Amino acid sequence: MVTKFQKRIIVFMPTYNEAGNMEKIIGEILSLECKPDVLVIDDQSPDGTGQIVEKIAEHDPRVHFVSRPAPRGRGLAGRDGFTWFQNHPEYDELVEMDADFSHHPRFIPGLVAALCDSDVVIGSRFAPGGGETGRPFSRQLISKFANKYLSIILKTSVKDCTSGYRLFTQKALAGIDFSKYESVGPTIVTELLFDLVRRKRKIAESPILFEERAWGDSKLSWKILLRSLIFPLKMRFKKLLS
Ligand SMILES: Nc1nc2c(ncn2[C@@H]2O[C@H](COP(=O)(O)OP(=O)(O)O)[C@@H](O)[C@H]2O)c(=O)[nH]1
Ligand SMILES: [Mg+2]
Repeated sequence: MVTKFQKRIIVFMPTYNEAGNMEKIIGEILSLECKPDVLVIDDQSPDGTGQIVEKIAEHDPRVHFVSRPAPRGRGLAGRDGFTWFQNHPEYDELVEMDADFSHHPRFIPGLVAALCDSDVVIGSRFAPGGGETGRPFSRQLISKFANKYLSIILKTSVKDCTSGYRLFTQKALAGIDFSKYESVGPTIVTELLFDLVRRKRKIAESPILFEERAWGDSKLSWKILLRSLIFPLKMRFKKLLS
């Protein structure tokens, strides 16, 4: 039961081939004390992720399920999730996270508590107390380098610019037209961060321990990684030219 004064939180997960994670992760989110609801936006995963979540949603009004038509994309699903939140003002805050336990639900209360007077809280590997485990040293090094580079390009003091584990208030996303965004894939993370910095939203960071995914495969490839590094440069030049 959500009390009258408790904030209403929606936890949003974009999914593609996460069948083995869904029951457990949704269960853990629903059992948190801050009583969040869940929104899953799936791109017709061939492994049946959609059917699993649809079944849960049929029996539990706290779980919302959206199946997207083609074309698929992490960024396209992200844009739909943020727009869904804008169209549901009964929710005060949205938490976006991966559905693979690399973003563990146990950190959600920390994100909520860290909000204070900010508009956004980033679940951060590089905030004091944060970290990552289970990934090869080379991948960790790339993350560190990418984040230093992005903080310079995006002109922000945010330490974890590539984290897709974030909390937003309605105010944070107010006035943003996601249909004008360019990202089809994971560059949505930096495209939105760039926009929030430009709009002078207050951004806090809360430590998380990033763990290697529990089940299934990452959709991140070298090609996507390279695109993620070039994309912010393109945004910066576009801004300069306008
Ligand atoms: N709806 C949707 N979700 C996606 C797509 N690609 C990845 N995801 C989800 O986005 C989240 C992040 O993707 P993941 O493969 O974990 O990337 P990584 O964390 O960078 O390795 C996960 O919950 C994925 O299931 C997609 O094309 N469509
Ligand atoms: Mg992941």
